[in-house]
Amino acid sequence: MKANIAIIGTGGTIAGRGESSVNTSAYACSVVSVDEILSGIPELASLANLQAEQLLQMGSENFATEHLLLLGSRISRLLQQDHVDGVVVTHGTDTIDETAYFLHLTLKSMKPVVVVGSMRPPSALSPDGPLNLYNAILVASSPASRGKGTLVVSNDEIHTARDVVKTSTFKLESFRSPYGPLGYVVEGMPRYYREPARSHTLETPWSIEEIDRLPEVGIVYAHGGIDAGMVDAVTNARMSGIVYAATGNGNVAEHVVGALLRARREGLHVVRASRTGSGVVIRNGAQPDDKYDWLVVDDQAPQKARILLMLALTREARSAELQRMFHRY
Ligand code: DAS
Repeated sequence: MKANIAIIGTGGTIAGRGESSVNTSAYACSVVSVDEILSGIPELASLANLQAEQLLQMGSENFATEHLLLLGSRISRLLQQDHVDGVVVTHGTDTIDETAYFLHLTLKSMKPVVVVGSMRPPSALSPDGPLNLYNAILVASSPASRGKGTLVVSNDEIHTARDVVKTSTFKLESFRSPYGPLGYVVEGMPRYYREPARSHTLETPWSIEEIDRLPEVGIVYAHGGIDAGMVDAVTNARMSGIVYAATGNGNVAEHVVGALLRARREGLHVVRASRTGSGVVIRNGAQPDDKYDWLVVDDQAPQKARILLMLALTREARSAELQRMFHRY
């Protein structure tokens, strides 16, 4: 029996259209409707019973917290319907890793949720969207995908939302997880080789149904010669937290320490992360976090640490508990 899969369109390159088939960078993003995308791939009909809806139509660089909340609530309502076996979201690739992680932490269901995009628009020679979407529907339809949280399917790979990040501006293999994908889609079959190790969906304290707003958290990207005023700008904007995407293993330039200490005094939580793209930031390693009452990110990318801190702050203000969350999710 075919699975019933709900498809939610939100825009992105997978919904783009270009003037020329040989130009894969200059095109209009988010102009093709999800119904048009589906009708352009007749092979999808044999995979599952599909119901599609257009929730948003925008490049994912424009996603704000209100869009995360809207998308999460809609998916949650669909997952509560008995006849829906899984949900696929078509999404721009720029912030797909942030949206997927948000859903991974806030949806309360064993049913598969797959977020999918493409690096090339459908109008390009060798577009990747059609096969990515085909594979996403296969993954969402597979009983093997249940209980794995939110997944990102791209370039024949199945990634856990926790780990995946976009790593290239144009390559089809842009989506990488530091520990590798959970599995592959090979010849129309999802094949899993690993399980997500960190808690998600049913094992987190956050339910999308209970969140109506998220606190603001800013990211400051460190570099040689950084002006400490970058940190002050986040503090002065009265945000609730700062993720400091530090150099190396979470080093903070001497002249920036004071600005981060001031941020903490003013009530913002300070999280040391790394701009390197992989590895762990060790608590009390490069900086005395206990003394300063700062947090460390564990191994998470700065943009996903921001999502986690926003969620964490909806339930918790104690530093020790916040730190525990970074080591758990
Ligand atoms: N416009 C970007 C986005 O929506 C690009 C993309 O989808 O790949 O994220």
